[in-house]
Amino acid sequence: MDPLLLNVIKKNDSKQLASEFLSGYKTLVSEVGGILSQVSLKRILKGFEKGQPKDVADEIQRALQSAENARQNVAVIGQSGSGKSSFINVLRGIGHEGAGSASVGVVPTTRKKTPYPHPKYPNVTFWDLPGTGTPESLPNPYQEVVGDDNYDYFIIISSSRFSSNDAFLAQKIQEKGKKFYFVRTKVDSDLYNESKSKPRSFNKETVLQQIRDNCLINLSKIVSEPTVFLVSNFKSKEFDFPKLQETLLQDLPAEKRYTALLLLPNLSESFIQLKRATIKEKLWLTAFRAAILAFIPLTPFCCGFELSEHERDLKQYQSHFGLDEESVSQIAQNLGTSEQEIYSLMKSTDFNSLVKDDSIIANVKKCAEFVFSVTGLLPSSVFQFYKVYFLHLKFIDTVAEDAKRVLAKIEEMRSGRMK
Ligand SMILES: Nc1nc2c(ncn2[C@@H]2O[C@H](COP(=O)(O)OP(=O)(O)O)[C@@H](O)[C@H]2O)c(=O)[nH]1
Ligand SMILES: [Mg+2]
Repeated sequence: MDPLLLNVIKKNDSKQLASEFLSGYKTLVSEVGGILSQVSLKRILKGFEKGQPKDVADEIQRALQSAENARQNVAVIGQSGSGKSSFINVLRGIGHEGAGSASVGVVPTTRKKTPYPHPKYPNVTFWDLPGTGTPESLPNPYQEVVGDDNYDYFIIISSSRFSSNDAFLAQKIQEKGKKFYFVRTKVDSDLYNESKSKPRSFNKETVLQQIRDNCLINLSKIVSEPTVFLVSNFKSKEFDFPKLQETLLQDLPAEKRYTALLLLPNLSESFIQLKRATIKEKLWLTAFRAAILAFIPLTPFCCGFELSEHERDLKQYQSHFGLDEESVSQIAQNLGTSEQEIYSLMKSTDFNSLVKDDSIIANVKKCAEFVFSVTGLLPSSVFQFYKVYFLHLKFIDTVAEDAKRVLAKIEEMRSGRMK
């Protein structure tokens, strides 16, 4: 059991709880950066210092709600044909031909700036911005595109040698004081072409380095520490796509991190770990809040144990990790295999055995004994609280492990096909 949650129960003095909260929270979020903003953290600590646990609980509640409802607008901009729509489809975790996908084509297919809300998290919208350099593009695309202040950040997409158009966009976004990420797409076809044209001297790493250097040299004239991400929208688990996702997350303000993390696809094991850590952070904050409330006299503390509610929560975790029914069906379809084969890799489908897991019962017992030894009481609500907390930890870990096994299967089948 988390020592901090136990200390709340022991009703340690507020000052001590404040410093324990801060150090406990910092350790908890060291991987991703956390979902509490600096302002929220300060208010929480102040609540402790003033001996007002209700203020602490209210602030946690407010922060959790704003993390869940955070809005985000991501602008994807670049020349027509550079792979913007394909890139958006990867970030939204849907196939290029899936329902609601951004249409992809060899002839310009997006003539107006088009919003693509995420199918599962509609607060987050990717904007496919009109390609420049085609007759269909807007008369003044830069004004139309860069002039909008609502974007959280920009992604400049380029698929060939660094162009004056790329430089112009980077310059304009920089002048607006907005953040941009430079993404060089289609590196799979660069590698293929080079391997065909120079079969004897071809070296994959050298070609990638040349592409990277070409972009970096040009970008360094515009920004002081440029970064370039080399990606393939067809092979998103390779090259820099996973690193790009992690960078986007770490750069986001804390309160926007939670939703962003949930919606981005599982491109790597380390990304699944980040998801697991953040979902656990939310559970921990929820539990911490409940623990505080449980010990404020006269505060109603309800924590029932409705199996159907927990089954619904388990499904929600599966959805967060991209393992809901629709996603599993899509994965099976993409791999040309049966849904059954994907489900056979997942242990989280067996709700009943998770609920009866021995480790949960053992943990609950340990905590119950501790609470009784300290307070001489064990209200049933506190007992239920522990049951829920450990059950949900088990759910999160099980679904995260499922996601890793499914990811490994996808990679195994893809590499088998390429041989
Ligand atoms: N080889 C390769 N082709 C890509 C990649 N991204 C997009 N394409 C192809 O490039 C063409 C234009 O892509 P699209 O996403 O419609 O570009 P947009 O006009 O910028 O939205 C389509 O035929 C895509 O299939 C990539 O990373 N690698
Ligand atoms: Mg397009």
